[in-house]
Amino acid sequence: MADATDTMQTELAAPGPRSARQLDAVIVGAGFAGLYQLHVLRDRLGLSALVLEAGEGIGGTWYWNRYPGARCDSESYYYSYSFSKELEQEWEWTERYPEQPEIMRYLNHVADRFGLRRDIQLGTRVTGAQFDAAAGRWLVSTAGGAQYSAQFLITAVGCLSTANVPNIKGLNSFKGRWYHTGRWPHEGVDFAGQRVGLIGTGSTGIQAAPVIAEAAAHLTVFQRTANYSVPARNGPMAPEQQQQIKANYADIRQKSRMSTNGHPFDLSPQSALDATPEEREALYEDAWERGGLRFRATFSDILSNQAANETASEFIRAKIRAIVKDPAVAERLTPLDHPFATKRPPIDTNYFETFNRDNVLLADVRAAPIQEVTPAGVRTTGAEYGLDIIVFATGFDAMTGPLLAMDIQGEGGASLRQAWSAGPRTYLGLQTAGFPNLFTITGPGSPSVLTNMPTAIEQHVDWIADCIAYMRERGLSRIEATRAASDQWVGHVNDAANATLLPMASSSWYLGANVPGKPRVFMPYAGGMAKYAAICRQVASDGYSGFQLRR
Ligand code: N01
Repeated sequence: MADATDTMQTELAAPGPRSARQLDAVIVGAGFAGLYQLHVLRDRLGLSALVLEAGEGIGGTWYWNRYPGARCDSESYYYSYSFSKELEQEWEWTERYPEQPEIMRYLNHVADRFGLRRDIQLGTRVTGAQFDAAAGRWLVSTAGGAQYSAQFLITAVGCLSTANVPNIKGLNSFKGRWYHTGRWPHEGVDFAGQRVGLIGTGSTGIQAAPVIAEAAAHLTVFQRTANYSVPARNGPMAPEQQQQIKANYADIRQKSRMSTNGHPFDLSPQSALDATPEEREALYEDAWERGGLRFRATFSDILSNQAANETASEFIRAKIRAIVKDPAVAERLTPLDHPFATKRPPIDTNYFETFNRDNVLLADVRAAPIQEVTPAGVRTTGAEYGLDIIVFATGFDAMTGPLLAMDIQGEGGASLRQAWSAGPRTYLGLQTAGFPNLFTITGPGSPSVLTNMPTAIEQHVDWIADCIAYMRERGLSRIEATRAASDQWVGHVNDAANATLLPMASSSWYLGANVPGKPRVFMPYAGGMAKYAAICRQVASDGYSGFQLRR
């Protein structure tokens, strides 16, 4: 793994605050978003900018998520930056979907190629940020006691970076080892001869289960909610395909930006209800064979019409029943309580097939909930499962978690936690009223997690950079979303979600429902990438309407 941490600065623990280093911009996070934001601010705009990164290497979500089977479910050729034609042409993806180590190699290559490392400080966790209204600057504090003063604070902390480990009684008493997939040890975990319990069947659990089952003596999958999944159909990237992609990159990128989900494929214009049952079956079968998230695009109304959705949901349920040999296990694996794709749809390699293995057991913890972790394993209301290793694939405190963890205080000392106590309230997902000069890349209220992330990230980074350039050209020093514009945007975000079936998955992390006590608010913007980007462009060309700009 090419972290090359040795070439970067790492924060030294210091006993108390030092004098603050003065910068134009502090960027928090060195994943896809932070790297590109640094490049744009420093190399296009000429600003002094510094990235502060908690990890000991760059990569953001991919630095932390090294669990077995970790692989992106966007396809490699478009899960990548579009800002450099040279980069597009020189980088060779080896597989249809990039595996975690390959994404790390790519991001490290980007950091080297654009000379980013010298302005990235690793091992530096931001613990606080206060806006000094008189100076018009942010004072950013880190766990090591360092302080930075910057005109702009830009968060590039990712949407899925605060691990959610459920508070299960007795976990401390467990005699074996336990891990969360989002904090996976860099040295890996040896499963050979071990009895493993995997808790969670979201995208992560569904990717990890087949790989762990191959390596371990025994795997118990603890499933609370049965999930839909479509085969990924991963494979090597053929040289001819690579060439064809490189010759057509401009069109591919344009298509991604003009799409609903930031992927370079069209949503079918046809309603599932207008097709005959035979046509429908044939189209779903094609999509199943082709594999991947594109399955969602088979018909125009899978995410907007419940009857249309039911045709897709039922197709997948029939597949599960056909793949899984034991009918009782198949029934427990069949999702019935939410429509397909209203939770983020996983894609898999042999997930349902894994339950045909002799060394794999499905524990239905909806029927018999987990009561406690004991020294020997996990006890549910139905049985005790002896385990050597527990893997929590239990997701994240999504979208707001990493932002609220930083103790951000805006104008007059008001905290972001207070401002978002009833759920996140942003304007365009980019700013929050009362927090001048704070930009949140892929923040709540933007398309973010409903899209191919690099598409959403590049759109935000470019918009923020254009906004800062606009301010500098006009001698403006301060920008802040107005409350009226934020209120209107929050209303629009709700309307956009309610125009889809997405809110029907009541336990979804899109709604914050996976974290006890978190307000239930649909967080990402469901109006689509193209529409969102057009709104952002319009706001900018109207002189940043909905924002207050000051000298
Ligand atoms: O997390 P999740 P994830 N007891 O929240 C269960 C992205 N991602 O890490 O549904 C028992 O989706 C929970 O059950 P339930 C992608 O956007 C991308 O899998 O709440 N079970 C659920 O089954 C994805 O959506 C890639 O009833 C408990 C699971 O844990 C997002 O990350 C790969 C429990 C959590 O599922 C999050 O996915 C992987 C408890 N106490 C992930 N608490 C790519 O390839 C939770 N669960 C890009």
